[in-house]
Amino acid sequence: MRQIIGAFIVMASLSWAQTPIENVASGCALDFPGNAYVDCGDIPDPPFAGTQKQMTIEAWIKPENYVSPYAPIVVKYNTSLGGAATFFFALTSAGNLRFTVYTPTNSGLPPGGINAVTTTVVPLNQWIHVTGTVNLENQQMRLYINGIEQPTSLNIVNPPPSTIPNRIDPFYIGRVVLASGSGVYFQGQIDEVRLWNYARTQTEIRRDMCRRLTGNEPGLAGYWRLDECRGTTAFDSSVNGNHGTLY
Ligand SMILES: [Ca+2]
Ligand SMILES: [Ca+2]
Repeated sequence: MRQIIGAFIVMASLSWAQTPIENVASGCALDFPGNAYVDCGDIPDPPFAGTQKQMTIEAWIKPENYVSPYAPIVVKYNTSLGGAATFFFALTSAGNLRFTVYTPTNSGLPPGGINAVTTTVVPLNQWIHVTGTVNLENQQMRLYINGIEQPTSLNIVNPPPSTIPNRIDPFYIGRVVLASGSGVYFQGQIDEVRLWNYARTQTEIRRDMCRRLTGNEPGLAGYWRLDECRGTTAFDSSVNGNHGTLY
């Protein structure tokens, strides 16, 4: 967390930033300096109750750098916690969009999973809407950039998950923790994070990506508007109320 600038030592931290209204119809976003994140805890509700076969994760992002080995957008993944990993939604070091859902195990690293990576690249320094959907009934993953489905390479490592796992890992915005315990962080801005307990269609994604939700839409499992503009809480406006803490 500590950066030395000149003679001063400052604690770089997550801060609130103004977003252009035309992008997300919302007033603030979070500015990730490269070592900060939001922790929403181990969300107990579907799609993370171990019963769901589908989910959707979406966000507006403005990446300022590609990060090696990847820039985490939203994950439920902390493999320093006994190998726990649920899902991973990130940019690769080359800027491709990646979505992975892991196979649940009791210990050790996840042995299997389903993983899709776009062959297209998310550009830097622009507000871009990104979505990942998964349907484990037919092992299908779809990735969307600005509401348009992208060509992907799909990789299934056996055994693939039969349901979205119920693990002990925390739901993070902007951070992933590797088995070694070291964190990797998003660099740039993130806004309007939405979690659904079903695989949304391109029509649904395009209809809602530029407008504010009420919070009680059917299947909406988490909704972090990131409009607080101050303080250290990121409120979940969905019925589940899994509020996040800024670190
Ligand atoms: Ca859990
Ligand atoms: Ca916002």
